Formats: sequence, structure tokens, C-alpha cells
Amino acid sequence: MKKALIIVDVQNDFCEGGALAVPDADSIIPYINLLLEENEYDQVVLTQDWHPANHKSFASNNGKNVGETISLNGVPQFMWPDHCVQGTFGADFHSDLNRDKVTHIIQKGKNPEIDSYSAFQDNNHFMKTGLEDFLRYHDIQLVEIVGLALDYCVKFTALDAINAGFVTCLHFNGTKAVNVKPENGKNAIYDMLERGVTILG
Ligand code: VGL
Ligand code: ZN
Repeated sequence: MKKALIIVDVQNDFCEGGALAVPDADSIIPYINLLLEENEYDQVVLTQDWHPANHKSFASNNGKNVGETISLNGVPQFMWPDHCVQGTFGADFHSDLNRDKVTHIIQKGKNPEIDSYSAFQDNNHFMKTGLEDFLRYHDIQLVEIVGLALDYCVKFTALDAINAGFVTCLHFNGTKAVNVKPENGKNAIYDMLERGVTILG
């Protein structure tokens, strides 16, 4: 069975000191580097949140406060601080992440009108990113997922991997939740278990 590691959004803005820092995010990086060292993945995919400065998921672009929810083109949109703006330091991958074995990069969230938590498609299910085609082209049947944030991009990436028919595993030690509401991280795990994601310890 050919397998891929999908490393979700390990970018400066989601790490310590970043604009949308996920608590304890940096602690997953050595774990991910060890996975890369100890396993033979057929493909290693990085995803990168990659927003234009006028992206509508930013509270600042809607005259809203961070933490509010608006309706954006018919879907609920949580209001985030400005983050992962294309070409900025915050959008760069964390420098401690070993990128030697990376075979593919998926940039997402580029359309200012639609957010994209999943690495497979936008939140409106309007545009695919090409990740599914890439994995199928390379005969991948199993995906292992790590990265940030457990309760947003990691969760929706894992659920779409299941929908696409991949055997899907999440490394619990390779992910952290942003937990804008308490229990979001725990509920994300429940959602994934319910849909058939295997949680590896
Ligand atoms: C993410 C919020 C906004 C994530 C991206 O990577 O989980 N969360 N943009
Ligand atoms: Zn984002």
C-alpha cells in the first residue's frame, strides 16, 4: 500500500509568536521530523495557507472583531486575525521543519471570497485544489496527516481524505488545536473517529 504524509500548515503564523498562534504548536515539529526520518513515505505533501491581503476570512477586511462569525457567500465564516498573507514571513514554513523529502506543495485559501480549511477543496466545495488527483496519480492509498490546526485545517483535510476513499490516519502527537472554543480539539477527534479516521498515538 503506497502512503503519503500530509503536513498541514506548519507555518510561522500558526506557530509561537505568530499572528494566529496555535498553543504549543512548535512541539509537533520534532515529532514530524522524526516521522520523516523513521518512515518511507512515497509522497510527502506540504500544505500552505496562502491568503491575499484582502481575504474575507480576516476580521479586518469586514469591519468585524476577531471571533465573530459572518455569512460569506452563504457559508458561516469565523473571523480570523490577518494571517498567512502571501509572500510574508508569517506564511513561510517554520524553519525547523525538515523539508528535504517534500514532493509536493498545495497552496490554499487564495480566492479572497472563500476560505479553504481542507487541503482538498474550498469551504464552499466549489474548487478542488488538485491534491486528490495528485495522490491518485501516484497510486497513494493511505494518507497520514499531521499539522495545524487540529480543529480546522487538519480535521477538514482528514474528512475529505476519507470522502475521497483514502485510508486515513491522524497522528495525535503531530497536531495541536487552536481551541477558540473549549473542547473544539476533542470534538474534532470525535468527528474524525465517527467518520473512519484512525488515530495513531
Ligand atoms: C487555519 C484558521 C484559518 C488552519 C487556517 O490552518 O487550521 N485555521 N486559516
Ligand atoms: Zn487561513
